Order: sequence, then C-alpha cells, then structure tokens
Amino acid sequence: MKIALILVKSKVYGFKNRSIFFKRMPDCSTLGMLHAVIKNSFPEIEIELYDETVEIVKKEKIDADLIGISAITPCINRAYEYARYFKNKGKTVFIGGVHSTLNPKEAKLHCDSVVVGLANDTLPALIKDYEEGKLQEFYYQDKNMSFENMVYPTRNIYAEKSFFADELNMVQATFGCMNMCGFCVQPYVCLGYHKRPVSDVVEEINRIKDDYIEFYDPNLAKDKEYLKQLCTAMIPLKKRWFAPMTISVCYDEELLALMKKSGCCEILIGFESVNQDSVKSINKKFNTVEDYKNCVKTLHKYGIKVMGSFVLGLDGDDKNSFEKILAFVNNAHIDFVRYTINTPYPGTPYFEQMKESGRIVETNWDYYDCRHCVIKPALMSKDELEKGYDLLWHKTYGFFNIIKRLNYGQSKVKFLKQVIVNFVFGVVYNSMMFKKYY
Ligand code: B12
Ligand code: SF4
Repeated sequence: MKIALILVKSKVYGFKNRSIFFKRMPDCSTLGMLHAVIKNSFPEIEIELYDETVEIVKKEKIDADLIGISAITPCINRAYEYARYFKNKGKTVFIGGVHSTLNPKEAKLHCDSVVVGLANDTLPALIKDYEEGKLQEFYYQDKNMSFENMVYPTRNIYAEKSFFADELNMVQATFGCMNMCGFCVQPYVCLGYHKRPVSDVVEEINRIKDDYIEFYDPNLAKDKEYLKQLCTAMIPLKKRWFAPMTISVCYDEELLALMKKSGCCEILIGFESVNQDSVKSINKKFNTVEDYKNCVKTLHKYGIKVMGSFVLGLDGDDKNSFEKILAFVNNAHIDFVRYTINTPYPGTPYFEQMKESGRIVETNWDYYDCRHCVIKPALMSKDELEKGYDLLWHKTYGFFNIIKRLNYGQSKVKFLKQVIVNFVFGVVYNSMMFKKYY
C-alpha cells in the first residue's frame, strides 16, 4: 500500500511564496511526525511526502491508495480543493490538522475521513480500518492518549526537498494550554494540557544533531516546576534553545537562571497589547502592562532575548494604538517583534461570540492568516486596522527604529549582529508580506 501525505500552503500568505530564501526552508514538523507515526506501526507501507511550502507539488503525478492532507485554517480551502481533486480520481482522502480538528463536520464534506486532534494513535487506527475495508468518517483523539514514549518525528525528510539539508530541529514537550486566552485555539486542539516525561524529551533532544533546538510548545512555561526539571536535565546536553512562553516566567528568577544555564537564548512572549483593557478583553489575566518593561529588563539581565508578539485590533485598541505599541517596543528594547491582527478562529467560542454579535465580516478562511481583518473592530474601521498593521511592521523594522530598539547596552558585536538580523528580516518580511496579489 502507498500513502501520500500533503502539507498545503495558503493562497494568501506571501512570505513563503515570494522569498527565494524562505521558500525552501521547512518550518513545521507535521509531515515528519506523521511519517514517523505511520512507520512506527506499519514499517512496510510506502509513504510519499509533499510539502507545498517548500516545493511545487504536481498533483497529477501523485498516485497513492490513501491521500492524507494537513492544513491550518488559512490553508484549508486549498486542502479541500486537493481533496475534491483526489476524490474525483477515486482515491480515499483524509484530512487532519488544527482547522479540521476545530471544524470536523465542515472538513468531512470534502473528504472520506477526518482525524480530529493529535494523530499519534488515530492515524494507525485509520490505516488499519482502511485495510480492513471499514474506514470511519471521524477519528477522535482518545482522552486517555498516552504522552509517554511518543515517537520522534522523522527528521531527515527534507534532505532532498530543501536547500537546507539539515534535519528538523523542532521538539514539543507539552501539548495544549488551558490559560483560555480569548483568541487562542490551544485550549481546544488536543483535549487539554499534556506533558511528556522529561526523560523522554531529553532523550529526543539528545539525538538531534543540531545544537539549536526550537520548542514548538504553545507555552512551555505553563507548569513552572516541569520547566525547571526540563532545564536541569538539559544542562549537560549543551544545546541552545528557543521556546514560546508567557510573561509569568519573568517573576521567577530561579527559573530564569536555570533556563539560561540550560541554553535558553530567546523566548517568545505574547504581550498582545499595551492597553490593559485590550488585554482584559482577551482574558489574558497574567499580563500586567505596567510590568512589561521591567520583565524585558529582567530577561536581558539573564542574557535571554525577547521576541515580543502583539495582537492588533483588540477591543480596547483605536487608531492611536499603533504608535503607542511602536513607542513601547522601542523603549522596552524588545529584540524581535511580530504583529498579528486579531483573528477569531472558526470552531472556537471566541468565533461564536463574534458571530452572535454580528462582528464577523469575512468567512473566506483564506483570509484567516492574522494579517487580514476578518471582524468589525470595536474602535476603528477594518481598513484603519489593516493599514495600521502594515505601517507598524514597516516602521518597526525601519533602520532608525531598529537602532533605537536594540540600543540597550549590549556589547557592540551583539548589537551589530542584532541590527543586521533585524534589518534583513525587516526587508525580506516587508517586501514579501505586503504585496497584494490575491
Ligand atoms: C510551525 C508553525 C507554523 C509554521 C508553518 C505551519 C504550517 N502548517 O503551515 C509557520 C511559521 C509558517 C506558521 C505560520 C502561521 N501560523 Co502557525 N504554527 C506553527 C506551530 C508553532 C507548530 C506546528 C507544528 O509543526 N507542530 C508539530 C506537529 C507535529 O503537530 P501538528 O502540526 O499539530 O500535527 C499534529 C496534529 O495536528 C495532527 N495533524 C496535523 N496535520 C495532519 C494531517 C493528517 C492527514 C493527519 C491524519 C493528522 C494531522 O497530527 C499531528 C501529530 O499529532 C503551531 C503551534 C503548535 N504548537 O501547534 C502554530 C499554529 C499551527 N499556527 C497558527 C497560526 C494562526 C499561524 C498564522 C496564521 C499566524 C501566525 N502565527 O503567524 C500563520 C499562517 C501561515 C499560513 N500558511 O497562512 C495556529 C493555527 C490556528 C488555526 N486555526 O489553524 C497555531 C495552532 C498556533 C496557535 N495560534 O495556537 N505557523
Ligand atoms: S497562554 Fe498562550 S498558548 Fe496559552 S491560551 Fe494563552 S495565548 Fe494560548
């Protein structure tokens, strides 16, 4: 039997489509994980992998018994197009990933079977059922799914597809996050919050050749004691690492010292807004705006860089908010900044609330890429929000703002390196993201 797995790109997201450099760079471990999950149970099955974000996929040439498609919300319409194409050719098609997990009934309209949640146990079950001729319409992650001894993603799957023949360096120690921030999908994608045993994670990291590790956890600091144990166990590995977490880590200096010692060099923090009302509107209780600047200072004291993430167009934001955020990121010396437009994802309570109050203005999922406004913002127009977002990216990565933002007493070499990285990112990102071509 042969299975083809396809990761589809989005129609709108320009970053990958246009950049010669980023075009060939794999940026998720989904296919590697699905490959490993199948091989673990069915070593004899032939698997073909197609990742549209790094290669041109000629669907006419794909010939397999089973076709599996992975998509997040902004890519799902393309996944449906592929599904219909293969179904018309008489193939059996199944879809998985975040969007179909949140909206299984919608996904089922386009394919034979939908995998809801993490696929570690359900994908082997689906294949077995297919072989026995009793494929089901839905495969749901079991609420008692074990997070011990999980398979590791097959790390060399991009060896021939990418300019960067390196192995995938992503790891996930924890799954889900129950902080219930309004806009976030994490409370709903994998039946709660789960931790792998620290020893399993460390063993996996130890086998990665790269000395730089990216954690793909939604919030690695959800359980601080767990993170302390993980950091302690990682010290002998001598790796450098990056992870997303919340501002709450800044209040625990024992943890910060351990993070640094274990190789943490940068963390992503969702500041989301510099307006406390906006923060409150998304239920992010632990974010206290007046502490932000000090928190960044504390992280810098431990030599940890900060990637600050902001959500624009929250309910307390008006058209003056953009300048306030720019002033804040410069004054607080945030090393790297990213902005997204507030996007309620279909299948979440936040989306339903917005829908009930008549604020959803766009239901083409292609535009749910966090850079288009799909709702009626509370205190400005859709147009003002989209223009403000574009301009804020441009200004933040303008040369003088980069200098201002990064000038916080780091060594000249580090400063120069950071300026160059920020500047190159700014040029590439701004030129890729803001060309209208849809
Ligand atoms: C890497 C990543 C990216 C990469 C590429 C993602 C991609 N698939 O194209 C980049 C950096 C480009 C990216 C960009 C964006 N991302 Co992103 N990203 C992630 C991240 C951090 C990790 C994904 C990953 O590799 N996980 C590891 C693998 C092994 O897990 P997995 O993909 O979930 O797969 C498992 C299951 O979902 C399932 N599964 C998945 N696919 C399939 C397919 C089949 C056939 C089957 C059977 C099962 C199955 O089985 C797998 C194993 O259990 C997640 C956060 C997270 N931790 O999940 C967000 C996440 C996927 N991104 C998200 C968002 C919102 C975006 C952006 C819109 C905005 C942004 N943040 O910049 C853009 C849009 C890009 C676009 N194409 O339009 C959301 C998705 C929301 C949604 N409703 O779809 C997430 C969940 C983050 C969040 N907000 O919580 N992202
Ligand atoms: S802390 Fe982060 S991952 Fe957790 S619910 Fe909030 S936004 Fe989502």
